[in-house]
Formats: sequence, structure tokens, C-alpha cells
Amino acid sequence: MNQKLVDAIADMDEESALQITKDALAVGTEPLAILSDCSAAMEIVGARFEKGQYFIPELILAGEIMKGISALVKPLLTGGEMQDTRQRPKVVLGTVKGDIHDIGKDIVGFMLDVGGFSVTDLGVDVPIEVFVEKIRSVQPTVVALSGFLTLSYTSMKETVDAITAAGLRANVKIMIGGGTVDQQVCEYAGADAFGKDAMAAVALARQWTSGGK
Ligand code: B12
Repeated sequence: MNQKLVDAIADMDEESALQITKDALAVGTEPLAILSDCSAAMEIVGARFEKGQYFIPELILAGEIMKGISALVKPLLTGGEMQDTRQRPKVVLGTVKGDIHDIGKDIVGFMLDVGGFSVTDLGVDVPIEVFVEKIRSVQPTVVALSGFLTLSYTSMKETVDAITAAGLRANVKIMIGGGTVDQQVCEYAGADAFGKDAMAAVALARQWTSGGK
């Protein structure tokens, strides 16, 4: 772990966090190791928020720092031979209704993209009917639902129920993830699997399709 990077993010020092990331990438640090440091730092930010040491502005700033770091890391992950996008297995991804957290979702999205999938990202606070409409039009093999709030568990369940009611459940595999989502939430929501991080999302998508890289 790069403790300096973790501390810079956790202490809201955006300039240092970006500089440390640039320096680390320049000396060949694994981009995934940087993302893992980011997750560790966000844990600290979340804990400080819970203790009342940080407030919403800090959460927003932490989100901005994460996005800045992601932008530096992403080009290094997308290098290499890419498949023709038309042949890629399709994934429809979004943060469920009522939830606007998108940092984890975006990481999942770009890891799937790099992993050889064609990702349709519906954004955040995605209404249930939008998931249903997009599954109908895009015809993905995989649906990925992200959520970081406890109330998102209900949105996940309602989204899966609506997909079933629309007669589309048999056509898709559904994975969920984000925050405290676990196997229990997966069973409650009626999804097929939960993934703890973006690597798990890629592994599941590969398992469910013969595609990917
Ligand atoms: C940054 C942040 C925000 C930012 C979000 C900015 C953004 N653009 O996303 C802002 C300020 C907007 C925000 C708002 C709120 N937040 Co907030 N937020 C956070 C914080 C600090 C970090 C979340 C994050 O981005 N982590 C970084 C990513 C990279 O995390 P990660 O988990 O490692 O991501 C991986 C996995 O989750 C997984 N994954 C993610 N999605 C998916 C999907 C699939 C399919 C799979 C397989 C895997 C997967 O892959 C990711 C990459 O490896 C967390 C604390 C925490 N520790 O999580 C609180 C936290 C999630 N927020 C919380 C709260 C309470 C709120 C607010 C309600 C605060 C308020 N009073 O207004 C609002 C809610 C707004 C809303 N309607 O959504 C609580 C949730 C508590 C709960 N159980 O419901 C937390 C846990 C903080 C806390 N400890 O109290 N927040």
C-alpha cells in the first residue's frame, strides 16, 4: 500500500494525491494497486464522516479526488488490443434508484470495458423502468446494479422484480455490488451474484459469457 497516497486522499489534499498518483504511475506502479489504495482511503473518509469529523463537502471533495485519480489511471488500463465493440458481450450498468454514488460504478464500468465487454452505463439514480427499457433495447447478457446506501437494497429488489415482470429475467444474469452489499442482499434482491469489487464484476461477467478478453 502507498500510505502517502492513502493519507493524501483521506486528508483531502487533492494536489498531492494527484501528484503522488502521477509519480507512482511514472515508476510503473500497477494501476490496480492505485485503485486499491483509493478504496482504502475512501474507507477512512467514510469512517470520519460517520464519526462527525467530516461532512458532505468532504464526501464531495473525496469523490472529485477519486475521479481525478481514475482519469489518470484509466488510459493505462485501456491499453492493448481491443476487440471490435460489436462482438463484445453486452452489459447494462447503473446505480439504482435513489442512489447517486457513482465512483464505484464507474470503476466497475471501465474495468468491464477494459475486460472486453460493451458497457451501456445508465448513470445514477436510474429509474426502474429505464433499466427495463434498456434491457429490452440493448439486449445485454449481463445487468450490473450498483448501490451504496441501505435504501438501495430495496431499489435493487424492485429493479429485479420489474425485470422479471417484464418477462426479461431469463435473458439476463444480474450482479449487484457497492458499499455493504453482500450475499444476503443478493438473495433478498433476487440477483444472481454479488461482487465485492470491480475485479469480481469482470470475473462474473466472464463466467456468464463466453466472451471478454
Ligand atoms: C464519496 C461518498 C459520497 C459522495 C459520492 C460522490 C460520487 N460521485 O459518487 C456524495 C457526497 C455525493 C455522497 C452522498 C451521500 N452519502 Co455517501 N459516501 C461516500 C463514501 C465516502 C465513499 C463511497 C465511494 O465512492 N467509495 C469508493 C469506491 C471505489 O468504493 P468501493 O466500495 O471500493 O467500490 C467497489 C465496490 O463497491 C464494487 N462495486 C460497486 N458497484 C458495483 C456494482 C457491481 C455490479 C459489482 C459486482 C461491484 C460493484 O466495485 C467498486 C470498485 O472496485 C462512502 C463511505 C464508504 N466507505 O463507502 C459514503 C457512504 C456510502 N455515504 C453515505 C451516506 C449516508 C450518504 C448520504 C445519504 C449523505 C447525506 N446525508 O446526504 C448521501 C446520499 C446521496 C444519495 N442519494 O445517494 C453512507 C451510507 C450509509 C448507508 N448504509 O446507507 C456511507 C457508507 C458513509 C457512512 N459511513 O455513513 N456520498
